[in-house]
Amino acid sequence: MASLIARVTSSSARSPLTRLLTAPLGLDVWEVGPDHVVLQAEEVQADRLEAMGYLVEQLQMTEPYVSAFATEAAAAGYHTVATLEQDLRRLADGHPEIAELVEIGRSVEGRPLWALRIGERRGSARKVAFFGCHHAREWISVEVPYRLAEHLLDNSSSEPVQGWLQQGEVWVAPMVNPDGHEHTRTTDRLWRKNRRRNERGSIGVDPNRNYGYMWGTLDVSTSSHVPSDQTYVGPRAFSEPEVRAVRDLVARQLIGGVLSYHSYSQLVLYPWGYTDDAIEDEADLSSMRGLAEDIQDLVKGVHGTTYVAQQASQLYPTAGDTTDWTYGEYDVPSLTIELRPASALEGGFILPADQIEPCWEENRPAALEFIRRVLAPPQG
Ligand code: 0X9
Ligand code: ZN
Repeated sequence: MASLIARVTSSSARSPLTRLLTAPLGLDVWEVGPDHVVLQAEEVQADRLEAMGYLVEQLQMTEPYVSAFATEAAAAGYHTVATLEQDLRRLADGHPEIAELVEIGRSVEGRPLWALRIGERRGSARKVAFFGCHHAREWISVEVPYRLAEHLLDNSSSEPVQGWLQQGEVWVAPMVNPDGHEHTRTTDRLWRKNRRRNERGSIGVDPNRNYGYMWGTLDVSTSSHVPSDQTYVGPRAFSEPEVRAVRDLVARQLIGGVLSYHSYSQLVLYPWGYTDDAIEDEADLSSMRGLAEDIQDLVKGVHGTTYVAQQASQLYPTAGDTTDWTYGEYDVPSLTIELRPASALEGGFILPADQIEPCWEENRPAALEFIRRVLAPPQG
């Protein structure tokens, strides 16, 4: 079956774009703008959207898109499951007094899930966590947290990092979904989910729909109960070992703030994702929105790149994502950053390797600010 990447707009009030996102159509939504959606769909699905009254403009067939962007040169700069483990081990071995490589769980296929604990004292009171690669195809989301870990260790004897690491701990897990990542490298570059064998033959649960806050409360394209869909929520909350590993780390360590990296679209998303309602607590809302807006400014200050701060549900509705759970369950600062690029035309999920470094550079001050805020001693 041939699939394509399409830009969909609304041609009539009868078929508004919001309906496209709030109906259970099983679409793989890549990008949402004020008046368009970019998605990947089978040709029959695209025909169906046209029949429903949408304008469907083919940007490219999926296969030539992948061949054009997913070159060997494009892959060369990125970690694989194996090289990430080597590099994390090297970082830990090079800084034994301050860093420790911890296996926080195992994936569906039995791969270790690695987190680097960075800090002078095990069991410090203040802890912050960074996660990458819930979604297999979002390779840049491995590289930013990995480089953050490297940066913290390289700068562990100078301020402000030294002070932070004396008082607190930074946990970095750059690849939460190694099975999916391996699958994108060997078989299907656009694979998103984990590699769970579902009942009735389909494969994969979306790890970013499997967390236990408001889990399963939506049934839409972007948060689906159909096992073969890209955003399948799973049979129950925390059914997936990758997600349980994150849950157990956050719960056991009493993590005080969580930043989860994804791609693409250049956004800084704060809760809620499951509802259009704003966070009810005024103080929480203004601190979370304020932090997202500060991050937007910090990113822009580096290379002038625009990342837009917004409530997650404004992108599209999802139930059971990581940061709804960490905020909903633990009331801690929780953000999702969608990294480069801005659009499918710039590669979408297949970001050219020469973009890794500038993407990290523009995210460095933001990540450090997140650490500073979470680890800062309480006022008053
Ligand atoms: O769909 C997701 O899980 C995230 N986007 S991605 O393209 N990386 O898959 C966004 C999660 C943020 N939550 C909401 N948009 N509700
Ligand atoms: Zn993602």
